[in-house]
Amino acid sequence: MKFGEDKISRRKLLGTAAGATAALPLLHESLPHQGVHDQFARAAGEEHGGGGAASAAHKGAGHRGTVGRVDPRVNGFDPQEILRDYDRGKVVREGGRAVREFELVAEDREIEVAPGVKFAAWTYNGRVPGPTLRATEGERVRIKFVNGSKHPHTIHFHGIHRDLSDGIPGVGVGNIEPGGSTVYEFEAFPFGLHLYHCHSTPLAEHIAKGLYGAFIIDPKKGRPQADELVMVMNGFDTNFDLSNEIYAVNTVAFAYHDQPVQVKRGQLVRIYLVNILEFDLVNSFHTHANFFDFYPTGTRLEPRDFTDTVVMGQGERGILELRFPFTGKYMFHAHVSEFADLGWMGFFEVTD
Ligand SMILES: [Cu+2]
Repeated sequence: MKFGEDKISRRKLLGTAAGATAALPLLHESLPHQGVHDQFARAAGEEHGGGGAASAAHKGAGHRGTVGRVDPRVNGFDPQEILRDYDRGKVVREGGRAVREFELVAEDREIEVAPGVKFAAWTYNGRVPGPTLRATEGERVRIKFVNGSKHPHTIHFHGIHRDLSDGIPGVGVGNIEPGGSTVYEFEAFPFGLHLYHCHSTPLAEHIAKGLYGAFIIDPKKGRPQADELVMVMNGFDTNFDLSNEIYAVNTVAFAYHDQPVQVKRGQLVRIYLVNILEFDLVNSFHTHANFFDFYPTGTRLEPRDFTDTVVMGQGERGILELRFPFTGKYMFHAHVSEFADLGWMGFFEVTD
């Protein structure tokens, strides 16, 4: 199957089908993964008491999430933990200033992105997304990179720095070959929410395989105390057709649908939101029954918007701040509805 044809056919079948159930026989052919098929079949059938195609098409297939669970112990990482897991490295003093040191290791690793759906990932430190690196404006940042993968890789950081530290092939140390290592070093500047990713070619493949992560540079004076969450919007091309079959936040489809993100009523919640999705031009984030302050790229301390939806291209990111005034379960999802159907959907569970 050619890339163009398949991409068009997947779009077409999803676009023209009245509901997910009607699309399932076709989806089944284009997705070789029985697991995915089963998930969506059950989702469409069970939501409406097994009412079948007619009732599902009429009401629209409900978001039922997945059946079964991805075992975080097998994956070696847990989307629940990724939410609040920050790698602050190790600070050493050199010549009177702070140098923050991190270590990243590239590693080939099979991960499960939905129950029964395996993906041959390339990872930083064994997880997708890689660790959320966190430094403070003005520090010197030093990243030791070891390439334990079978392919050449780099780490390219977003930020302001010299070309030699930019982590692209052909400049500075360029590609790091398998078994090789290097050190990237630069000033943490400007404060905000950034990202890092491999920049080896073909670039789309090196990103889509999982080599990326969030990179937070805190302002010197910090931000107000909050419950801070990291959400990296990503997707997975599980059948090598250069389009995604699975969409998610922090890798596992429907992870926060099946296990809602726990937050406290009235508490300030700060979300570091990064879009690294490959193959699709836009992604988005929408909260139900609530609005948030939005700080694009997090580089200013005043919000630009007060809204319930943000749209992002690849590499865009921003900080969301919100409080939940009521207890209960509140949905959040991509307002690219197809992505929501294919895994990018979850809930906040608000308690006192
Ligand atoms: Cu790479």
